[in-house]
Amino acid sequence: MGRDEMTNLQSSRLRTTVARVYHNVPFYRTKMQEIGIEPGDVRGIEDIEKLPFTTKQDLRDTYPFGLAALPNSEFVRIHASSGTTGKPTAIPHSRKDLEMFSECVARALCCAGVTKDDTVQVSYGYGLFTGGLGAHDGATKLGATVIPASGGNTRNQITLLKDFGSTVLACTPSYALFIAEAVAEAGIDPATLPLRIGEFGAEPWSAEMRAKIEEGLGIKAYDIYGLSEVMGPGISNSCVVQDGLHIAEDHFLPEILDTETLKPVAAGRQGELVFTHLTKEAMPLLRYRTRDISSLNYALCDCGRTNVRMSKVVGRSDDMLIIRGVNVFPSQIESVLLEIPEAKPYYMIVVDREGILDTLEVQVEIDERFFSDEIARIDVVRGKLKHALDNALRISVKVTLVEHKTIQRTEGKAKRVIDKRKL
Ligand code: DLL
Repeated sequence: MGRDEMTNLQSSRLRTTVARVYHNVPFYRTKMQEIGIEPGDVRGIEDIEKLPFTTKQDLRDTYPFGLAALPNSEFVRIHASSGTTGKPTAIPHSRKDLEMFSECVARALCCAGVTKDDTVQVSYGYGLFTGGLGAHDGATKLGATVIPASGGNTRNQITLLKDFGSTVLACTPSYALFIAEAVAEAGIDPATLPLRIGEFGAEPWSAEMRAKIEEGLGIKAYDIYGLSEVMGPGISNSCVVQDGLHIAEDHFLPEILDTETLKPVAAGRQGELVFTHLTKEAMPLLRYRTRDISSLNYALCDCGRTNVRMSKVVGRSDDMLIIRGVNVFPSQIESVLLEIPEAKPYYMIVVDREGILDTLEVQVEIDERFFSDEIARIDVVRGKLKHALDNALRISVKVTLVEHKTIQRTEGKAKRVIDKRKL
């Protein structure tokens, strides 16, 4: 679809959505009245800035279904967010919403080259988390064979990969890494597995991590993005060009805003990703602030898709660490570590405060081939890592080398930061 045609479609869907929430959701009617706008003031997507924002806190304040635009009897499924703090958020879906969800995931899989001839092992958790059921319904819609493995029981995951001949693995990148490690430990040559594609998402991961997983499993790894409040996986997906993730922008209108001013950033610049629903029925959200940091690229992609691409998410604005005034994203640390052959992709970031000074410690596992009893050799490796991290982050980092399997493996989203300053 050409840009003009897409803009017209988005504008028409935006008008419908704004009218629906104004008439059906008291929260939005009040907010719009406070700002002094009516549905007729939004003529197209160029008027998006007139509309109010929605935050996770708004969903919590109206928990569970205060923002719904349909009666509960129209809900056919409810998901909930996996928030680590505070009350969860509940996200109802109508039948049409679930059709849209599976359509978007099917498109996302297709973007990565998955076809109906593939066998998709869904190793995201099934349940309130949208990863399992979302990937499951999308792969079913595509006509692929689905193996609903869910997360966990890693040895059995490998049995399924072998016995059922899975060609696609869908799970978090950290779990993919764990599976790759288990494949190696089982003495299996990844080249002997039929696996060819990975659909990994639900947490930030670096390009260097992608390379490690591709090597460990003998596959091409793709990035699938989404969040429960807006839908789940499949809001965007990387394509064979591997330069950004194509957004299903006929359903989700994206904006990138300056995190301080909440005004649009210059084209191509990084900022907070904000989505407005264009077709959602049960709980359409206006300008939902994801807190994810990304950028948008409207240039045409070599894969032929015309929809806008978002860059890989570098992190969340609320995961950004401010160490002695310097902004640090865990993904930056990951990129540096994985470029050094002695380091393994398992690390933990520990932030603390000594007196008035913040300290940043990176604990990292060292490849067994390099682990040595000779203190001098270990010191060389530590020095190399410290030098690279200090340079990249522009602050002094303490590097602690730890033995193989010291850092906990995960079957879902990895936890890589311990910030003791808040305790
Ligand atoms: O993680 C949905 C999902 C499931 C996406 C499976 C992809 C695959 P939530 O649990 O609500 O939903 O978490 C959403 O996870 O705001 C991002 O911070 C992060 N996230 C999701 N996908 C990616 C990705 C699911 N590909 C939050 N890259 C989002 C980086 C991601 N971060």
